Amino acid sequence: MTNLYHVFSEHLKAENPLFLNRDQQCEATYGALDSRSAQYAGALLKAGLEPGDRVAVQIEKSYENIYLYCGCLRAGLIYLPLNTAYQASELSHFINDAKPKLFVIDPAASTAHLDQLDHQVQTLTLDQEGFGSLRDWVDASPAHQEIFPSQNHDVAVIVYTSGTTGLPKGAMISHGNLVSNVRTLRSAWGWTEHDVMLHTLPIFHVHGLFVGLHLPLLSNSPVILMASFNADSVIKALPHATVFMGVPTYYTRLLSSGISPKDCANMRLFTSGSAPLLSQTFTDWEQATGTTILERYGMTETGMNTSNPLEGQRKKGTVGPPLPGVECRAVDASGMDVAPGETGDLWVRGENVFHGYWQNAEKTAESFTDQDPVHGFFKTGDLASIDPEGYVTIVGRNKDLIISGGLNVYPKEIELLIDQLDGVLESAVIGLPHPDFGESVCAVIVPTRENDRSEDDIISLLKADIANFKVPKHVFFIPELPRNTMGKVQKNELRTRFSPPITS
Ligand code: MLC
Ligand code: AMP
Repeated sequence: MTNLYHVFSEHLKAENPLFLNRDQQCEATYGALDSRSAQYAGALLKAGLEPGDRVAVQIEKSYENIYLYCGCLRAGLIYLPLNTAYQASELSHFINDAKPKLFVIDPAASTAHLDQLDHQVQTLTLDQEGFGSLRDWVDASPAHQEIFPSQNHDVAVIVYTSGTTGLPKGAMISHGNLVSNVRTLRSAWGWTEHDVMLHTLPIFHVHGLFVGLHLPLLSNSPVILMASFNADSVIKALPHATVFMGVPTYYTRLLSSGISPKDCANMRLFTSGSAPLLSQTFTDWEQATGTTILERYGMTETGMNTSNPLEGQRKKGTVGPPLPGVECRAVDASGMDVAPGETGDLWVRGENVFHGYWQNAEKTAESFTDQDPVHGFFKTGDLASIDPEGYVTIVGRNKDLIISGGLNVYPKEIELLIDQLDGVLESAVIGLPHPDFGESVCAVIVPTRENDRSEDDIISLLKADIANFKVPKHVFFIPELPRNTMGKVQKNELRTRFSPPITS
């Protein structure tokens, strides 16, 4: 059987510390993970959930959140994490589409909007301290020790990811995908029981959930779990850790906070991903800390595809060669491999690649080169070149996507909302260079004649409706959008026009 939790538990050392606090004291062992997750599994099954049912989760990061995740895995339930920043209007699509049997929310969250949905879902609560109606139910339920015999292709997690058109799609990630990727990374990054992971990423995305957690769970190694990233807290905790993972913004913030070689003396590995690491940051980091960041490249749909080596050269500006078992191709418009060093569309294939989009055969078929995802290559939407030594460089994207502080924003979604506002004729949303977030979301608006909207109006209207990270940091007004002869908005022209980089 390939159940991911079964793989974690095969060599489980119950006495090993799992969660360490900042004073290096053990707050929970692997034995506690095993018994608490069995209790979560028991409670969920007692509530009537069956293998294959979806459990949507929009709660803060906590130990109990991780026990819940492992409880879902061991019961064969599909875990569906949601960004805590999403607002009511953004949630309805996920609930209507995935039709979860249970929605775990924060006790402070409003449930009013859930009554309006097509799909009626039961809710239970869990707060950041691990209390709420779900916890009460779990404490009163018998543990369920057996682990569901999931097979390679059985879906373990659905993560929603947007597209350039249409609504977000649920990427179905199987037990086999997760097992293969974590085993590959353990060997590529030399992870052992003695590593201590300083974990500050959110756990509603693949970076923090799969990469940041699965590696320790597979190795029975401890985790210092912080609710969110804060540069000063990280610098204080680093001497007790050996591995840290972050998006590029974490590294630029650590540099601004004066990180030094002394802070990193115990560190074995710093990894970066989810967005491009600027060459400048790579170099500044080496100079400031005496350590070299290992950059890797991944996606929700694929997990990790490439990584700079643990030993050997970590090439600045590249994301390293494909990981063992992963094939990467840079191809031209006809699907032929481009020459080494030339730019093409990046396609990937391997056991790490997901099984398609939830109930969306059409989008699944469009995204693969073959009807069968197992045999075909997945078209990443990224543009890349591969050098003669096999190192991949992500050159750009052929998808209209902005990555701000490691979070993805799809311009179309924001443009549709802006276009509905009074005083707006049309809009184009673009990413502009930003010193902290890498890219920032900016809106270019053509007002109606009777426009009386200001930048602040637009921003506050959007803030009422959508997650803050998607709200434009700046709004520009122009009389007309530049278009090519086909009528397509020339976003490159807008990006050039509204650069040089914005600094606030
Ligand atoms: C918060 N804000 C953001 C933002 N995060 N705005 C743009 N981009 C972001 N990423 C908003 C806040 O709501 C706030 O709005 C204002 O910006 C400033 O907030 P802040 O206090 O500076 O933000 P902070 O809470 O510190 O969060 C920033 C961050 C966080 C970078 C620490 O966003 C983060 O942890 N990002 C990591 C995302 C991640 O895990 N990605 C992995 C995806 S998986 P206001 O209006 O209140 O001022 C993936 C695959 C792979 O991509 O390969 O890994
Ligand atoms: P997500 O949909 O959140 O999984 O984001 C995946 C996208 O993040 C990829 O398609 C890339 O565009 C981008 N990405 C991830 N890692 C890197 C990296 N190291 N360098 C450049 N882009 C990256």
